[in-house]
Amino acid sequence: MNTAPLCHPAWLSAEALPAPASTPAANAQAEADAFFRGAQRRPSLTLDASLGEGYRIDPTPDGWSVTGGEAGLLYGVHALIRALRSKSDIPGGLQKPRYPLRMLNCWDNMDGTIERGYAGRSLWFEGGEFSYDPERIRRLGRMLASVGINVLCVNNVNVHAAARELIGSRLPELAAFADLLRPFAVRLMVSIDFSMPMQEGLPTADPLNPAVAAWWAERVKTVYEAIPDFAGFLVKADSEHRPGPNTYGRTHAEGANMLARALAPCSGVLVWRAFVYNCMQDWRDASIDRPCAAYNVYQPLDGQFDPNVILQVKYGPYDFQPEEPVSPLFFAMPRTRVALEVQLAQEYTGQQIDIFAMPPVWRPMIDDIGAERLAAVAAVSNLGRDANWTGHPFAQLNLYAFGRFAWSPDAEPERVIREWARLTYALPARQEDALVRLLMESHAVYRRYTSPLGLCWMVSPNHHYGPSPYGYEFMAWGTYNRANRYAVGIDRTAGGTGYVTQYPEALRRRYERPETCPEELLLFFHRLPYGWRMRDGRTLIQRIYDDHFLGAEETEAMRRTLEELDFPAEDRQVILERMDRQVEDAREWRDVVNTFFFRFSGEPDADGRKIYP
Ligand code: GCW
Repeated sequence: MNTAPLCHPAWLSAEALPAPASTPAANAQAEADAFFRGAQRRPSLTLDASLGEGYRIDPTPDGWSVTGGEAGLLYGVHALIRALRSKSDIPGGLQKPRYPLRMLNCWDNMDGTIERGYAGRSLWFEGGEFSYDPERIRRLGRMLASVGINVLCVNNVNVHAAARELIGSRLPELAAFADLLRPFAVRLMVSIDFSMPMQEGLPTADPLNPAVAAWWAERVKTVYEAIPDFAGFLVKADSEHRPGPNTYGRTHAEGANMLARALAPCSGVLVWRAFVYNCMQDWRDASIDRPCAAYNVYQPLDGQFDPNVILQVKYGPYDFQPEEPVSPLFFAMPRTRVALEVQLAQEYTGQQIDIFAMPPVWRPMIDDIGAERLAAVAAVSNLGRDANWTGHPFAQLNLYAFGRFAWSPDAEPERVIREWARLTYALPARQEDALVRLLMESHAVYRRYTSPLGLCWMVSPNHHYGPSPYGYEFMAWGTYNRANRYAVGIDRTAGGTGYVTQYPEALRRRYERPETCPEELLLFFHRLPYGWRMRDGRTLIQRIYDDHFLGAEETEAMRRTLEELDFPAEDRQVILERMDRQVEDAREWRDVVNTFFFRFSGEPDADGRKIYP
């Protein structure tokens, strides 16, 4: 049994825990009863099933009337409470989520570990089976519902043997878990292993083999008999050694459609990840460029996917690096339903030790893509069994903000951060301003002291924490900076690897010349000598040094700010302890990266600061 301590209530009011209820609408009433107990102005709730996930809140003489569909009522009550608690405007008019699927992908393994998890062990798996405290799962459901997240994929996309049983012998356990989350309007999804029919006796998993298709159709039927509102499957195929249709000479469209046709009669969706590249690359072969891979595989398949297939694309062409341009695949698939995948788990962004608030990163990303190009959104979860859910209490912000952006992709980063800060800490105004500023800047600080100007992958290959400028260089992963005595970076222009030609005209023009390329992405797109003149006249090498000195200093300033703020005692301790580690981390990055480039370039720092530690 997973006996986690009951926990910090995140951004929700701990004083107003609702009584357990059996449906989202009943939950909405319970939530309202708990929060408005004894209050003069109260909401009255009206169910209008036709509104689905939508709701409207109107003022009445003695409070508010909240009208919504089954899930909409719950979202409406949370919106009302959120507005009152954060002293912001109550949303007017009909409110509806922009995307029907707002998915959390949990990389939880059935042994209780979480791949790239930084907040302790799984909240629901342990020892090869489901094992959880139902009360904590209800609190999880409440948290997710409060920001409108409506799909939870329970297991890792790297499906290990035991997890295959989730849609086999463990289906009753999966169904019981679904029952717990249903009152919060959260539906389950499962990651499946493409070769599963073979583990159960079929000689092949070829998607065009009728026996394989029949096997999946039968299996899907069983799943829906147990869980009628099951959301569908998530698949990582032909990626990092996972099985997939390529083994049988079939395309990803053929593979995805076979599964989608099994799910279609039950209204399920098939989410197919586009994270496909050659992870066995010969580093000496400079003609292969990993960021080109996904476009090359999928662009020719546009228009071939069934309507209930969603292609889930990581925001950048590499892999959740702290600074990447947006993936060109978003523009290349107009006849395919595409989902954006972001990673709340801070694998490459400080592992929930260093602070990295994501909303300011998402805003330009969504603007570049165009919210209307997306059919759904997904995030890799940052949750775990730690008492505060996310290891670093500030990492909760990223989950909160994901829900808010998934509901309304034109959300303003600063507004969302302020809302979360106020709901979570209720600090005096000046302290709140300081916290909001610190969070708004945190991604830029992190980017300054880690890999320079969009280079990516200077992280330690072991755990992806801490610097290692050459750590990935002579490896098979396709992740190189090619730094030498004269220059650094990869030429991805038309004359180089050609990556930039995968973009539509406007973005291509933005990136293709170093003179116009955003400087934060300069070394992603271009190979440049250390003496290259930046727009402010500094040399490239000097800019690298300056950023690293500045980034490390900024972490010290962050520490001083945090010390001044009145956090609750248990949070304060965690926040300051982790901030100390971040300060150390930033110094190490500064010294390692600066030394690396000093050795190659031989250029001293113009301000005479010490580089060689
Ligand atoms: O970045 C890589 C991670 C893997 C992960 C993979 C993916 C689940 O290091 O741990 O595997 O991405 O997104 O599939």
